[in-house]
Amino acid sequence: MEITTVYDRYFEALRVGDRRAALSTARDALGGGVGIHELYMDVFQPAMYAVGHLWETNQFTVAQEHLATAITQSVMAQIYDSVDSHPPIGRTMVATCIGGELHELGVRMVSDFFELEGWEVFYLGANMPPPDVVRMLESKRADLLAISMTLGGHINDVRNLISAVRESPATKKVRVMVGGQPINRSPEISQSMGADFTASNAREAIDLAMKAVA
Ligand code: B12
Repeated sequence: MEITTVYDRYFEALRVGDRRAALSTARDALGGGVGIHELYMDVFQPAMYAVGHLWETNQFTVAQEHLATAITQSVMAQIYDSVDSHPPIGRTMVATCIGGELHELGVRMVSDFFELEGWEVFYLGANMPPPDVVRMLESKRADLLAISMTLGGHINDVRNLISAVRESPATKKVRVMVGGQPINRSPEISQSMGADFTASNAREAIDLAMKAVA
């Protein structure tokens, strides 16, 4: 099945708020030879960006945007289990959003990609207090922390979390990877926040992380 056809069908399902149609589109695509990585990167992500554009230009209500987000989260969760993962590779990642950051779909995608490659992933989702993240890194003996930031106003929160990770003797060697749309626009922010590296999307993140924790 052509990926553009999958996108059109999926986006239409989001537009009309039809969860079943969205799910069957994703399942048909997987059955028709589209890979899960392609589905995430070339269908779900651009469809959510398009939802954002419609909301920003008053063509979508907040309710339509919330519904589209809920549908995409549900579809991701349902198709994920049907895909084979790589056997465990002995690497562990904790993934989180920061401070008041509620945008969690991007870091969910990153987490799923890592799990598919055999990483053990502890996905904490949105709105995490730094001390809890540090404790989780310690208790899981994590190799890598993934921090997601969608709103540029959260730069200081990310910086503070990274400082807290570096200050704790038990976690100071954990590699820190940051990502999200403001960082994609200005990748140099990642260094100013004290991160080890950044990646512009879930696919690129895997390649860079494998090198960073090798
Ligand atoms: C869904 C959504 C919401 C939902 C989020 C629900 C949830 N459970 O996630 C809700 C309703 C909560 C929300 C709220 C708000 N939102 Co909003 N939202 C969106 C929307 C439509 C989709 C986000 C999404 O899922 N994108 C798809 C994912 C897959 O893409 P991604 O996040 O970019 O992730 C990829 C990469 O960036 C990267 N990446 C991401 N994180 C990480 C981390 C690491 C470590 C790495 C390596 C890579 C990486 O890899 C990911 C996968 O490839 C976007 C539109 C958009 N352009 O994204 C607006 C958008 C982000 N929101 C916006 C705004 C303004 C808001 C609000 C301020 C609105 C308001 N007035 O209340 C609030 C702020 C809430 C908060 N405090 O966080 C603006 C931001 C504008 C800006 N430049 O700052 C956007 C762009 C909409 C717009 N066009 O105006 N939002």
